[in-house]
Amino acid sequence: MFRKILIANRGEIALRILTACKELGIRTVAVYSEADRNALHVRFADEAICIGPPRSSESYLNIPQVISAAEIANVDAIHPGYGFLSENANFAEVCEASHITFIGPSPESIRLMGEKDKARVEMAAAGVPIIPGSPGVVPDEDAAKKIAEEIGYPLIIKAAEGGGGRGMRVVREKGELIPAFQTARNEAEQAFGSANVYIEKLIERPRHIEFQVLGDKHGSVIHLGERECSIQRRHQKVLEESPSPVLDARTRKRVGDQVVKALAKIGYSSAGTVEFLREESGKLYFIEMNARIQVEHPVTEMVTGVDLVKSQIRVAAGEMLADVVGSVEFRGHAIECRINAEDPETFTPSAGRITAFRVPGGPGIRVDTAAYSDAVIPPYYDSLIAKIIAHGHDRAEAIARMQGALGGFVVEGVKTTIPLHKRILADPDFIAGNFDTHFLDRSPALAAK
Ligand code: MV4
Repeated sequence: MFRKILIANRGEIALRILTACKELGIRTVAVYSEADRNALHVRFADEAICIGPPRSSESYLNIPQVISAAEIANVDAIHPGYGFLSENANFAEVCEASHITFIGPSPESIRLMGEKDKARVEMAAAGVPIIPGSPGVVPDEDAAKKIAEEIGYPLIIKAAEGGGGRGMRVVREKGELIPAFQTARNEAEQAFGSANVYIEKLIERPRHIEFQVLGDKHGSVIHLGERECSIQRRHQKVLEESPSPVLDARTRKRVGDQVVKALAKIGYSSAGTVEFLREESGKLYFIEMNARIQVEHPVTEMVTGVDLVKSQIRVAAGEMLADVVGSVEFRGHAIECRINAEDPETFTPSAGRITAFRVPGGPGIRVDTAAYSDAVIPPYYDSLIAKIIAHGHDRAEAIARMQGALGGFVVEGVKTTIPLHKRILADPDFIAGNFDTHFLDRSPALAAK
């Protein structure tokens, strides 16, 4: 097992990783930007090293600075958390070259999943259903016309190295194809430094359902069920739950088995998420894979009892999955509400000082946060200030517990998304489990304010 781990992140996930390290008896090194001098991850770690100015590009994303800190502190591993360097294959390679274990998948796996067109083809070859579309990158206009004739309209053009909804273009009819193809390529080049795009048939009103997986370094892979992530706004998830209200046990087993088989074939290790779109017919199609621990991982932890962050560390140290995770049983229902410090009018981060902060508790309630009364929310990073996770015997109990927790959560000094969550949880369609990825767009009354 590792002696000492550097945590290359900030906020609630840095604290989450600290907790896992403490439980495993591993010493911790925090890194921080000048904006985070007073942050809790700095206070709670055994050691803390300042790695640069507030801007992420000069601190949390600065590979030489992070590696220098790791070498000065003489750590044997780095946990990247989510965002920042977590899916940077070059960083994972630099870690290995510096004899530091990167707590995550291999650089090869990260690279494969970062090229969406390749990941898609690879998953199809391993037996996971994909959306009808181009067999890889579409090189030119003639190829675009040819594939469009084959699959028909509406279709969607996606940036191969994009993700998170950026660099996508919907095409509803033939006349729009070539202009959209050109625009998509230009935007992809601008945003991701690669003009590569691929084409898929458009799935209207999909639900976003993702499977949590965990692999070790000995070829074993398991899945830990799914999360329903359809409640989102502008490609930012707002609320997640597990199980999905629409997935039956047979589908869970069938798709879960497909995912496990495919990732075992690839030799995937560590935690990861395999994303699917579910069309209205009920069919699930692979869209992409996230090669990292995700924000919403606690939802899965609550229904399986598996500590995903501890598991990541243990498999990174070479332990066998069979020893790390026993047999997995799914218990009850969990929901997560992401509490962002956001201006409800502009959706821009509402930076500033938190003047009062009171966290709810009680049966089935977990709160992951690095905020505290008198903390300053800097404007440089994402606006997540807390995650409330409610677990219940069934979905109705989880919803009721979440409503209680939201009512007991006090944040003053910055604007938050708490009112939005209260409205979602009271919405008849949400309560009925009847929603898709357009739920918030369609309900201006919900998304506003
Ligand atoms: C799609 C789609 C419909 N059809 N692909 C958006 C994020 C990126 N990861 C994939 N996305 C989509 N891909 C096809 N063939 C609709 C979306 C999409 C979406 C997906 C998941 C969650 C929210 C979404 C919001 C808008 C569009």
